[in-house]
Amino acid sequence: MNSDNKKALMSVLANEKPHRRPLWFMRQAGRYLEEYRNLRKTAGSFLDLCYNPDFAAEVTIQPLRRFDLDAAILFSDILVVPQAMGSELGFVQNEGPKLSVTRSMADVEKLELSRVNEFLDPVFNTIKTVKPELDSHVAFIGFCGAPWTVATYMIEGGTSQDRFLSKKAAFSGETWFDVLIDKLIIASIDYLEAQVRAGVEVIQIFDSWASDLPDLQREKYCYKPIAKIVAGLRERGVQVPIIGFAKGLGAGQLDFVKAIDMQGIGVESSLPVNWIRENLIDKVAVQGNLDPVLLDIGGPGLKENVRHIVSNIPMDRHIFNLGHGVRQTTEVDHIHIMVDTVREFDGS
Ligand code: 1CP
Repeated sequence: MNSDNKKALMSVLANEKPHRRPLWFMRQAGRYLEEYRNLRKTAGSFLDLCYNPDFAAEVTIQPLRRFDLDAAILFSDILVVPQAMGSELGFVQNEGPKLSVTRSMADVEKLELSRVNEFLDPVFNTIKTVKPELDSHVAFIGFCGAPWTVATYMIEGGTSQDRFLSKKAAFSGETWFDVLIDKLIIASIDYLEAQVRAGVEVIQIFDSWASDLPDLQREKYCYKPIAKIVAGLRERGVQVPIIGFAKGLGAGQLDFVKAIDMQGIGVESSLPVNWIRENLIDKVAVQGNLDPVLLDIGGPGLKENVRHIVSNIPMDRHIFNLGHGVRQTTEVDHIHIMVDTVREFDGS
């Protein structure tokens, strides 16, 4: 490790040559780590962990003690934003998030924008606690959920198999749905601006359910809301690089890149690396896209797939990552194998 390593991620996002391929992975802090599970028990609930700046800072740093990574990602959740607007939020063991439902104009009108950053002050304190603890080589990533993805949780009241009610509201052009999206755009700009002021150096916007939207709806509910968040941040003088992760768009990733001025995009595991090289890397830095199942099961397929990715995407346009978050059952040894294989290939 050396003090130039942080430059790797920033260089790739600035379209400059890095001295090594930057590497981090989504959900790198979490339940696959024993030290996370222990601290989670001490904290009580998942939200107690998120809102205690000392605990959340510790969890943010935990994976960096084990692995030679180039970035830390703030430990929090995309659903703290609706909670900050007044939705009730809880996480039920083995069931995931539960939110009070938002399904009408009256529900949307109740959501308050004025209290968002005050409510989320502990998150900014987490950022301030983490920052001086990070080695000089590690970049610090902040994040929020994209309006479509966050709205699906608010409308369904939690995780849903098919997000039918959300699609119904969007596809039939409900006015309350458009107002909800607009409120989420404003809340996201306020929240991300404050994260940057507190110390994050890169932003990632997670649109995990972007693939729910057919071609004609993508423009309105995926690209435009994210573009407005990016534009809103730039208007307020926020300069940090932005990575958009609109999972599952396939060939639509090209439209996503053309629609929004982002420095990086995260791509799902099903996107062929040859297609990525031929279509995307001349336009934007690409982050991804190892299948988290390959990382979970290990074996020869792990190294083979890591090598397939790194040998096809040049390191000056690539941030090595997964196509989605690390699975809870993943063995720590497999992560060492992934990291070592990337480093060996690049000779770094
Ligand atoms: O029980 C536990 O300990 C909670 C598990 C957990 C964790 C570790 C949840 C609940 N959220 C998180 C942290 C988290 N979530 C981070 C932290 C930083 C990191 O290490 O990456 C981030 C960036 C998120 C983002 C997030 N939360 C997304 C977008 C990314 C993705 O995974 O698609 C989504 C959709 C959520 C909602 C969420 N939070 C947690 C659960 C179980 C869910 C639902 C997921 C689903 O519906 O499938």
